[in-house]
Amino acid sequence: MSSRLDRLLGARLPGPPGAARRGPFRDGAFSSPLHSERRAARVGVWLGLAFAVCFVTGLISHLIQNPPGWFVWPASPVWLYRVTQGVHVATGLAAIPLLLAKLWTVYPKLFEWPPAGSPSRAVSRLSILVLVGASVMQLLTGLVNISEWYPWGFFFTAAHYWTGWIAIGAVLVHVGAKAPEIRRGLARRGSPGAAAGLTPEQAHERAGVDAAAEAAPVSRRAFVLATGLGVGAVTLTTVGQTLTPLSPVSLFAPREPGVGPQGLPVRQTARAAGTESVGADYRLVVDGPQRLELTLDDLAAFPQRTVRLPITCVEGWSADATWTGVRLGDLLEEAGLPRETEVTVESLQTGGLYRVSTVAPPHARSPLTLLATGVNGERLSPDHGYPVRLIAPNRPGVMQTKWVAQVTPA
Ligand SMILES: Nc1nc2c(c(=O)[nH]1)N[C@H]1C(S)=C(S)[C@@H](COP(=O)(O)O)O[C@H]1N2
Ligand SMILES: [Mo]
Repeated sequence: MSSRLDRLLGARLPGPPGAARRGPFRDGAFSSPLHSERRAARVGVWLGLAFAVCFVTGLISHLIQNPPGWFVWPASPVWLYRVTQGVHVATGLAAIPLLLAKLWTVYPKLFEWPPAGSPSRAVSRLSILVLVGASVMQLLTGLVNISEWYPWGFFFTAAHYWTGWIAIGAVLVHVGAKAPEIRRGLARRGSPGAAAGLTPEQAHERAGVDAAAEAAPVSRRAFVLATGLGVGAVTLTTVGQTLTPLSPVSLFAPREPGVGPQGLPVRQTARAAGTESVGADYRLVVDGPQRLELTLDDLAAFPQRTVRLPITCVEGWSADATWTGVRLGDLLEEAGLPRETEVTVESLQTGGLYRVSTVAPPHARSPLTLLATGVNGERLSPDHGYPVRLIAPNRPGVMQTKWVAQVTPA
């Protein structure tokens, strides 16, 4: 494709004046092995893996929250979403040091001279601009979001989703366009290993320098070690938000399992949601052929169940708790709703993104799905959803609606 484009547009662009080839622009300005094709390819493999896993787990989370007709997410195993979302956040964070390392290996190309020797080079460099832009944007906004800072409001989820597609598309284009370099870079030692972007003649000329530099072990090892330590440190200090033994070192995790009212973190407080005062006139409405309007006493007359289930926030933290309440399925049955009914659970909250959630049949009829009134042996605190909250297995936190007022067939 590149040669056809070049032929169409007239092959080579004019070269720069010799006087401009100074400093980083001069030939051979970057001879360190850290900028070799080999280094770039190897870091690229790890970065690509992190991106791929992060993308797939992100897509899973998106599909659960916006299910198309063909998508069915099961209610068991109860820990599955906890794992996929934990992996999503962990790989996204691990990608940050990997991306920095990758940019370090390739930044000398910024000084490539001439900036674009041919039209196809110009296109290829533009595609890298998209790749770097989307990757940096994706990782940074993700990081800011899990740090409990929401400068965007509603926009984040949609932006994160579409930037994810752009980034992964740009990765595929990049891998396709760089296939020869990647193959050379990953080949066993002794390959030319020349810095990319050189003509074959230049590469040949410099091969000796490059091979010698690549053979110098100290800086190469230090680089691999530093990158590895970066990834390890970020991972260790993050997974503490879901693995309790590591929570003392969870620096990047704003919430820790076990820390918060009733031994559980809080995502949005009752005060912020405007649901602090619930009066004696509270009724839980379950709409159906036999519409139910239940006081808290009515609710207490139903069989009470206890389940152990985690809250798993999309932001990566998760915490186990013991919930007590009435099975959602029991209430749906009492209201005369058929087993295959999908329902909408609505909060007392009047605004906010998470005031409503949809419960598909696998979850609606799961014996583990409760409209809970208690947690960890106490009555629900206002922050955890008093008087009634939804708790269902294998579901993102955003769909565990607090302060439930109404259940309606969807
Ligand atoms: N009505 C309502 N329910 C909600 C939310 C909300 O903002 N409003 N936040 C959700 C989110 S994002 C999470 S992670 C869980 C957290 O529950 P917790 O605050 O009890 O830990 O509640 C969910 N339920
Ligand atoms: Mo959440």
